[in-house]
Amino acid sequence: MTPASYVEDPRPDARVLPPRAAARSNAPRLGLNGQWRFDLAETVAEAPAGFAEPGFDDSAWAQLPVPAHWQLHGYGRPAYTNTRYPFPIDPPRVPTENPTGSYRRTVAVPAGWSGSRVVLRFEGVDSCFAVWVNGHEVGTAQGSRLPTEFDVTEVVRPGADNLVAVRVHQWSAGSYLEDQDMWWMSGIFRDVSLLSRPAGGVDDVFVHAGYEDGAGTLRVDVTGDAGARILVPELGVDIAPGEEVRLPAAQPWSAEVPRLYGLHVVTDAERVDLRVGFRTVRISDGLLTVNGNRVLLRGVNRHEFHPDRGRAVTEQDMLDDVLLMKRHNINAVRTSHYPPHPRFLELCDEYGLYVVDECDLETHGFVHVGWRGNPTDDPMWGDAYADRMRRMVERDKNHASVVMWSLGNESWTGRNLERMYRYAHERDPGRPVHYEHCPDGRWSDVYSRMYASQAETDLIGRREEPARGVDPVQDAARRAAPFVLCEYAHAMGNGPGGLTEYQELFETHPRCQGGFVWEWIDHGLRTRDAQGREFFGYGGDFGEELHDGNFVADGLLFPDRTPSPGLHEFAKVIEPVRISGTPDGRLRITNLHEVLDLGHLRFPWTVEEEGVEVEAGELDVPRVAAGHSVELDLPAKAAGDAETWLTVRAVLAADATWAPAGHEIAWGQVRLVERPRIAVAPATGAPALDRIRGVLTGLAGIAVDGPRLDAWRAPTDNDRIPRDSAAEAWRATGLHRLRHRVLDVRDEDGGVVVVRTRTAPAALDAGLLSTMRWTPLTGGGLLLDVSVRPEGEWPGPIPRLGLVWSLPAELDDVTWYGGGPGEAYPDTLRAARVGRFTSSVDGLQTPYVMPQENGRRADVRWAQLTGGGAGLRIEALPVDDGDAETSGLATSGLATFGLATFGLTVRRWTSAALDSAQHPVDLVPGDRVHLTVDLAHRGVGTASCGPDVLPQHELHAAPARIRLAMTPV
Ligand code: IPT
Repeated sequence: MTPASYVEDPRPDARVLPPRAAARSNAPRLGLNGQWRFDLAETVAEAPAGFAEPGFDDSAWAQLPVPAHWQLHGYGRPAYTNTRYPFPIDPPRVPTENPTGSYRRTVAVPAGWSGSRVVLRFEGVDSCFAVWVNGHEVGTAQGSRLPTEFDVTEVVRPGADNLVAVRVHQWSAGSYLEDQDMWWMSGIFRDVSLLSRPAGGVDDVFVHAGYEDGAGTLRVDVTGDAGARILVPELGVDIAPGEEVRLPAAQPWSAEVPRLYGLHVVTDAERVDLRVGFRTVRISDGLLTVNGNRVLLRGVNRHEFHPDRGRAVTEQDMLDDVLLMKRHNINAVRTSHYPPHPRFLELCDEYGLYVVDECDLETHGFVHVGWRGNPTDDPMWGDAYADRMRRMVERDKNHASVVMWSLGNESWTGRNLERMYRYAHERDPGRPVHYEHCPDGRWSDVYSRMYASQAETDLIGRREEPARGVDPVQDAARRAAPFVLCEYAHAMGNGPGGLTEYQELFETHPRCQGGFVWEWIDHGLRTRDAQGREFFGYGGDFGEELHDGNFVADGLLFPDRTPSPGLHEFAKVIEPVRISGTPDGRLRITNLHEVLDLGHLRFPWTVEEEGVEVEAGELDVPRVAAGHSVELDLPAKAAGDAETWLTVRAVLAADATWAPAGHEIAWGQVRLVERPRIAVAPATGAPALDRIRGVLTGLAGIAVDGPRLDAWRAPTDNDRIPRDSAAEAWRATGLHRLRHRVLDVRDEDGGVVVVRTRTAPAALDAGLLSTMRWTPLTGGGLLLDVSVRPEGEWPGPIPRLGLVWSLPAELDDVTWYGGGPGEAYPDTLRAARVGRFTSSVDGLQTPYVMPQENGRRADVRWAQLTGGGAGLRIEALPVDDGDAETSGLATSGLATFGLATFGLTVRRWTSAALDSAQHPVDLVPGDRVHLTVDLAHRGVGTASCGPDVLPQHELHAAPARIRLAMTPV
């Protein structure tokens, strides 16, 4: 064995202590977080010799904080790959160039610790490490996101300063098991502590707290002092280890009502404090249940991430995540793809989130060699797999929030999974086991899939999906199991589109028990360009030779935890209360909670005429039980003749732990008065037109340039990423370089000018014929009637049909009446409510980590741009049925047509600039504002990883018509 052979040895070091539950104890503890002396060598061999000796002189070394990743403190650089190993596949060997960090610090151990066992505990070190205390090697470990404890009693000197030296290697055999889709970042990135373990103390605790037939059940197994007592003061419990009690007074724990009880395990020498929840997780009759109730997982996949700290997250970061989840109606988390910091699970217990706790395992990179050599089926790695599962289960077994164990992610299949699966079941019969990537579902108690389309999910919901695997018995077992989408709705860039269609299936088929959106947060690392401008970096921004670009930025939160439009959409789609109008003019309120009745909510309502509130009140809603609904009379009647909407919101009646009273959890709108026809008065005069280019040049003194027909959008990640992507086809067609030929400019009576244009890309014989009829209006305005007709054979779908103008940059204030406040596309429309909204132009932009189409407001009736003393209003007018030779087009995918609404986009740069930008800092405002009025727009889908735009949200070149009144304001 070479000195560093443990680095390439997958077998767990026998010197590591058996894993045990994370618990709070009154036994003495010293935190070893803080500044450590640090040195980074390029190879294992070059790490400073003798560094673990107390006499070693480290005074010239720099300091590095613990916990942290060294790459985020100026040592080496972060690197991102999705599935590919950034080193040759040569298991269990790793490159000679293996960055190796040497850490040193001293700790004053109190004299009073003598006579007790002393344990050195690491919560997480990436990826492999060796530890010395006072120059004595105490052990080595792998398993980056798993705890490790060493018994250092023999080498520690109470009453003196003790030297702790740790050598950490970036690469190890363990790296083959840790190929998660995230940054490769190393170091001691979770807490380190030194524990005094009293004789006669509590070494481990396993709480079995269930809820059956209306009562709590409790049994607590204790390792350590046999005379321990278990106390739950609130319930008057005082029992011995192993004793089982039934507790009729106990209230159940659920994500909605996360009732916890303080539990203490007490011996003469130690007291361990836990907070426990009574709940029973069971799969019965093919459904996943908690306390007998079918659960609907409104979940997200959460990586640990902070844009400055990486995976070294703080308690505040964890709390921010939990609160943001709760405030967006999320009730479940899959800890993709490793056990989180233990504090996160305490927060899930406390605030109420169902957790699928996933083991630190992914061997995805072997897919690139046809899974040849995959550790999952290689006995050499069996102990490593079993060890990882054991360390997770033992650490996290007492959390009410953990409702399932997950073996890991994307590791194909093999005998080592069986060891993990069996360990979990034998040790903890109280939780089902999840694993997605086994073809026949053998190592999973639920049927789990990722990115199954809505159509396939529907089949699965009916239990009519095609067979999987070759074993009919196994297939029947899988088909009888509840269905969970462990990943769906890839939230990369603009999107995810299609959430509504999934949610309908989850609410229709009992078997479809929801899932986990991929993923919670963009992993963009805060960095600066050469000019010092700050941005969030992704793969390739740190000089990696192999990387997967911005695929690391695919979350519902931006890297700084600002919610993206996707999160607002998700929160709306999964709202646990649904408020809607009925066909006979009443209001229906449906309670989709699992256990809560509606008593905790208030239902304020408003009536708005063209977005202006005219009446408000509060609805008296009965305490409808979970799973039931009620119909009520509308609280208000229509009065005026403007378009009028009733909005009813469900808000928290009292402060919750996770949000203040008044926090909105759901809303619905009912239209009380249809939009009236708008009368316009023609006038004499002539529009200011460039008759050569066929565009307007001015309106009431405002320098206007446009409109030009557009069929392009700056491709979204979903447009761009898949093989044979939509964006590739659009580029091949030339949609990004359309040319305009003015056919003729004709004057008609009353100052009317008709411009006919043919818009088409070079090298194609298909085009779009447009007729723009300009009619002067009184007050200096213009009526623009546009009809578009495709000509020739269009090779495929198009992203948009829009009218583009450029306007003076001073027009910076935007007010609109229509969908808002956030961006919305045809398959992400749910979070947009009808109202009147205002924003600056900058405020309309969505800062996707990789710039792409964004910021569109949907269903806009009118918009007004003002600034610098000038203003322009654009209003869509219903087209008279009589003269709409194109009527009936609503079925052609041009959904906005019949509604007299448009999609609104206003930016300080063009779509071309947006397309070529790599980071938001590349977008430089020009001296014009670019306005796009969409007649029609394609959905966004989730094709970056998952189903593309659904057929009903696809857009094909088809006739379209819009009539716009453009008036000065
Ligand atoms: C899936 C992975 O499980 C997840 O970690 C992430 O990489 C996601 O894809 C994409 O962002 S695996 C994929 C092959 C479906």
